[in-house]
Amino acid sequence: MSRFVPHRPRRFAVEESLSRAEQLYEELDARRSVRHFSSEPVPRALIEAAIRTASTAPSGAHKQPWTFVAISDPALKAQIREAAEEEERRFYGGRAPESWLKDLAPLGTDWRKPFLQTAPWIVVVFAQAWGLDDDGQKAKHYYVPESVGIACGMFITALHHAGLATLTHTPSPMKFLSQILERPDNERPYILFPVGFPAETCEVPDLTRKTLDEVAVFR
Ligand code: IYR
Repeated sequence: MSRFVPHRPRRFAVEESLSRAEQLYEELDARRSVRHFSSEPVPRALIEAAIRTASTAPSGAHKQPWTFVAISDPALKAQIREAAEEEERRFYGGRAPESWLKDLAPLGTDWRKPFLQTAPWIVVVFAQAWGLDDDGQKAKHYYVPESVGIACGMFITALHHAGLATLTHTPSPMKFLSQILERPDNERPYILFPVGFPAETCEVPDLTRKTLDEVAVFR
């Protein structure tokens, strides 16, 4: 049976709330998706902390239907790069419609994914379509894509807050990740994050973000 405990989160004066909100906005507005990583090592403790933060995400019926697989083994990273590039070669070589490739042009991406080897970590997030209870019976999971998506957003935020860079990478199809990482039947690859520090020569596309008016309606 469920037990309830008191919850009294910190309250701030309005002025302080506004200042904190603005500060977080400034911090997150400075985040960019990075495709050029330094090979400088990143302590495992930083990855662990970001995963713990991600795992505080709300989830359907609190099932926390996610598995974060953190990879630093160079041989495994090489294997993932090779398999991803094979899929991406097909994607850029004809599978993607012209209109999609045109939308991607400003990002300067192509089939080559050297960052999968250069970045000191690759974190692959798997969505658990169902769980397994103590007797090994299937247990239902709810709102899995929503839950895992929220956890991934919090993971990105945690990495950025710690001064690390990442990229939401979704080689398509991603089935090869289940095989290489030997994941069980109930887990589906959801997103792959290379994680590290940006290369010293790192550049990102000169993008602008939509204004508040373009993304919000108040009534
Ligand atoms: N998965 C490919 C293509 C790609 C698709 C989208 I939508 C992007 O925002 C970026 C890339 C790749 O990683 O290159």
